[in-house]
Amino acid sequence: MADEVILLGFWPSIYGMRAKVALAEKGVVYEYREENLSDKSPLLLKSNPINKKIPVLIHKGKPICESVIIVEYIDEVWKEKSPLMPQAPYERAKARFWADFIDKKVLDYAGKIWKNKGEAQEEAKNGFIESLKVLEEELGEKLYFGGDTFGFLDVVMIPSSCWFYSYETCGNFSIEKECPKLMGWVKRCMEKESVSKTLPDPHKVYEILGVLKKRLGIE
Ligand code: GS8
Repeated sequence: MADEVILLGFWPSIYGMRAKVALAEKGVVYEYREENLSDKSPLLLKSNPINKKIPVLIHKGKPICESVIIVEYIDEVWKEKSPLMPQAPYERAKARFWADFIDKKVLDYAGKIWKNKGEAQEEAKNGFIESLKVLEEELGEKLYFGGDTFGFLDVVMIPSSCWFYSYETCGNFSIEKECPKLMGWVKRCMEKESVSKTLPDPHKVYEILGVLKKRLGIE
């Protein structure tokens, strides 16, 4: 199968969901293989020997690692349908800047909300809210981060929304109250099939969080 596309993932992973949403936007037919991260498959270890992490996209036998790189790759290979990256170099550079901000700030704080308690959790929560407000400001009055159509930065950010319920429950706060415009954007993205059919139920994510916490020895 010369044009074979395989995605190695783990269903609650925000990073894996990025690849799934991008593939859905492009209408790419692919084989999804769920990984057991406590017992990684030989294919995962062979395809991502450096980080040993999902997601990995395997296209025509060649592995592509790191979710943001995967999304850009998908956009470049299947460029006819639903372009995700903006056209202008400056807009592309800005989109990459914000993707980096999401990974280094938003998701870093988010992880610390459920991995910590007490003061450390409070600090993470405040950092998370602050970074979401910065993103909300960047969104401004636009429908999507890139303007009128769903694009690259939306693909990068939207998967985290199915974890919002978990962050709110662990940290005891309301994202809707803090960032109503950003929540409007979440609802808009959820109207897209590529998103609504990909993102798991937030309550299921919260359930698996208990299992992940035990595995990490947090609870
Ligand atoms: C992060 C992937 C990642 O953390 C990306 O693709 O954007 N920067 C990378 N993957 C996790 C699962 S989601 O939390 C993973 O595969 N972990 C396995 C491990 O650390 O052993």
